[in-house]
Amino acid sequence: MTAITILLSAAAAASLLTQSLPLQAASGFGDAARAAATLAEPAADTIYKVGALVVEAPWTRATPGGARVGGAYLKITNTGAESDRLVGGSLPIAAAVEVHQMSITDGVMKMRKLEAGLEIKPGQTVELKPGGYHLMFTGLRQALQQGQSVKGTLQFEKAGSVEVEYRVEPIGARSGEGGKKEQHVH
Ligand SMILES: [Cu+2]
Repeated sequence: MTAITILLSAAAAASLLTQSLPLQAASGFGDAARAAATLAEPAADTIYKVGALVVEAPWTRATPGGARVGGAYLKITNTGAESDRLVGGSLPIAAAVEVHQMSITDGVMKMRKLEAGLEIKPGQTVELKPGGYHLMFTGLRQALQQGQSVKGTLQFEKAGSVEVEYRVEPIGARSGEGGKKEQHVH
């Protein structure tokens, strides 16, 4: 638990550092970038429900040319009385969607696949975010492009499968909320 807490605050700090990115991108690329940011906006507030589970704001990162893997992030709340587990999912442009955990061991960041999935206890909200739990797209057959959305599914042990749409944030984004916050500025 301690390791996770540290990781989450590191991710939060990093997200503060990168919050100005969408703004710079918008001023650099003019109206097209602003239009793309506006189009991508609703996804940040998107909520998906399956059984007693609520999935919020899935997002992923643009992949640099040739990258075969990508991380994806979202928030899951269990409103039910029974525990459930996120065990994986699917993405048409990827070979597999795995549930991973990032952790720091002796100062080295490592990630591992959670073979048994990620448990979401009754009443609990679990956030998948950079530096912690995440979904890993492996064997990507095409690049994820900023401003686009990609559709896929999430697979839960008990609740079953649900379709979600990931908003594609800039390369290096630490948070899926960057565009959302920027939106409130004007
Ligand atoms: Cu991973």
